[in-house]
Amino acid sequence: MSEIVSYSLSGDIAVVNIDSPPVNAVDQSVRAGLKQVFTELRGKPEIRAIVLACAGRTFVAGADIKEFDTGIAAPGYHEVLRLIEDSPVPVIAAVHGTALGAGTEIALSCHYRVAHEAARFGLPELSLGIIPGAGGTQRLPRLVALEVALDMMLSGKPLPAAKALEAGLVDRVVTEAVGPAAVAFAGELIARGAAPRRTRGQAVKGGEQAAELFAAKRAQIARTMRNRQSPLALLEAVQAAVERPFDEGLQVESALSAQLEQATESRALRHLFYAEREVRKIPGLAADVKPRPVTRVGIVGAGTMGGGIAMCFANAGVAVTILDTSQANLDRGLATIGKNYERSVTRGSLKPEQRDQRLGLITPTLDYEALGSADVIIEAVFENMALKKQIFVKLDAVAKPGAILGTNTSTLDIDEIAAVTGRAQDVIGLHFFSPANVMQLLEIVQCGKTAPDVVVTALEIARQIKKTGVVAKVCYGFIGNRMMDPYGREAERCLLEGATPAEVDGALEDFGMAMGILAVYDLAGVDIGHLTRVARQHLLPRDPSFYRPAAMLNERGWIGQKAGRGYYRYDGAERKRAVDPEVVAMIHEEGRRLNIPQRRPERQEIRERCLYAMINEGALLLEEGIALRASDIDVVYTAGYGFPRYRGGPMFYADTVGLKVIHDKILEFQKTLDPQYWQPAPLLKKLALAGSSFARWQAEQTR
Ligand code: 3H9
Repeated sequence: MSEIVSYSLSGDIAVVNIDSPPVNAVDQSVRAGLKQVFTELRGKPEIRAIVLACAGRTFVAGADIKEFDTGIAAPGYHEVLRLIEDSPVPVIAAVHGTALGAGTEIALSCHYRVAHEAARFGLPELSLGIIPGAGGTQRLPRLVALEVALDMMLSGKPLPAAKALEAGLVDRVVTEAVGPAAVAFAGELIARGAAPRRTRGQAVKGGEQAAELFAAKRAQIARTMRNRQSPLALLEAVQAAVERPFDEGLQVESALSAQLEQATESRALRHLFYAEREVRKIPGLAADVKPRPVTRVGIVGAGTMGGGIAMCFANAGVAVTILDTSQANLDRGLATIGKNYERSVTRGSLKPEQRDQRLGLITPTLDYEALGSADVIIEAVFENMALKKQIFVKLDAVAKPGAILGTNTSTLDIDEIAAVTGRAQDVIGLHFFSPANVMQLLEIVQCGKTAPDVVVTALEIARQIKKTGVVAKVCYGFIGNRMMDPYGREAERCLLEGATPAEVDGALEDFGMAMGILAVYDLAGVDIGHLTRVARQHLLPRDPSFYRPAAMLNERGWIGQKAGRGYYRYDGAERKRAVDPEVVAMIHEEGRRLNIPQRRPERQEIRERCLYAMINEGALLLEEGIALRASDIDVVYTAGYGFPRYRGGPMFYADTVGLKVIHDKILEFQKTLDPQYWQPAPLLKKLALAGSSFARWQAEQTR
């Protein structure tokens, strides 16, 4: 018996145990172990039932994702799962934790399923750009209604045990330890002489409505999963389950899986899976650096940002004191928080008692002294250096020794802010994204003097409030906003050359950005970026066309959705964005006035200019050490800036295009466009000429 898969006997019941920490992911050794044990048990006629359970915190959480890079070694999934399903005696899966992907598929190949009440079953393969490839597309619709099966696989959302019971996926839900409960269940099966109940032998449930269902799902995919290949492949595989015998369906699933595993979509999504875990590892930090304890948090500023940040902590059960300069501001801030929670209660995602408990954790104050007991204080006032410095002087006076002082600035020099305190080692940037209680990203900005344990605490805070923390160093805009600058610059310049806002945003949205950049400016407020540029005017290019459309909109008070117009008009109750001919004409006229050639760039050019400018800036960030890894930039952009996950983030995308292609295009733009903006970053040039990639460069750096 292998150490990873073993069995013990409980009378005439064999209890097979998978023990492959941390999450019992299935790799070759687990498959080989299962094959060996189930083959051995076949030769034991005294065994009358088999329980399949897992050690540690969870049932199998999926196929080992690393194996998709190397190829799946024998024995394959189908062989092993068929062996389990073919067992002559009943096999009962005992599920605790999260059965995900191949975990759920293993449970489906068992004859019965007993689940702990906190267990969940999910098939999240689409989030990795693949489909359930161990028979899931064929077996699931044989156990639960076709619609439920499709929803589970398309959404990737795990089904809680109680729902799984209702749906027919689970036979019994228990509150006690699931292993012994499954043994008891097996005993009952033996007592009543129950035979194996093979999933593959059952008919698909709800197949009569298949045609309408598939049509509806196809429409849903076209709407919400644009440019994706795996959701359509999923439908094809499930359609085969409906229309063909099990074994043929399985072949369809296999063929589609093999194609998808090699495709860019899956490689991109797998890249992000690793990248999102890699961000927690900070090179050069000693392994024994421990986070500081965080049980009380202070927030300065009860505006949209401060309120959203307060909610993040209250949601995680952490007490928050929130300070503002007037009672009216505090009242307004708390009312907004209350409204946000109320909306969740109405939607049914929050219980009234949870709302009360969370609101109870938020204490308003006008007095800086009240922040004295906080372990972390986060300043979240508007973007103004003088104001932030004043606040940090006050925080330095009241904060207890060792308290972490965070600033939610999105662009400012945090070293300068830290310098007004007597404790620069405790100062760090904690850049949340609006709405802070919703957005996934937390950019953690390490200043010149920030102590290592403060960085570790910030990463721990991100984990605590369920965000993805990415560490950056200080520069204008850090990772995210610094790369936005050239991206937006090109979008604006394309407008002056005769493209319309709808064409620019359309090009970016077709690529897969959640929202075009101009629509984003309208949402965030065109004034925000404009004011930052005014404050940094002495550092910006002396180019009258630089962000000129934004300046013109500002001059007219057309600052976006909050004004009812910006790059677009937002009329009516729905405030849907609509073309504004006046704005289009105004910008085009300005382009002509500035003698900008009216080339009216096409979609592809718009996309290349915006994205390649962004990627080039990313290469500079890597060289300057502002971003620790190319993959960190990808996490920032997919978690915080609406970059399509299925393209892996800007740097991964660059590798898929080829750095040489991008480099050559930049040189072409140098000739045809304004040359001051089109200098290939030295790193990009070096890698392009060497035929290398950001991924290879990153691997070499960490070797
Ligand atoms: C699949 O099953 C395909 C099938 O249809 C078969 C096709 C033929 N593989 O997230 P955590 C590692 S597709 C490899 O920090 P948590 C992870 O890298 C798969 N490694 O913990 C990390 O390592 P490290 C479908 C994995 O408690 C450590 O485990 N399954 C895998 O926050 C801890 O992970 C999924 O998509 C894996 N499958 O969350 C599930 N899973 O410490 C993906 C985890 O070195 N996994 N690791 O950084 C998850 O969603 C979460 O990890 C889970 C635990 C909820 C399980």
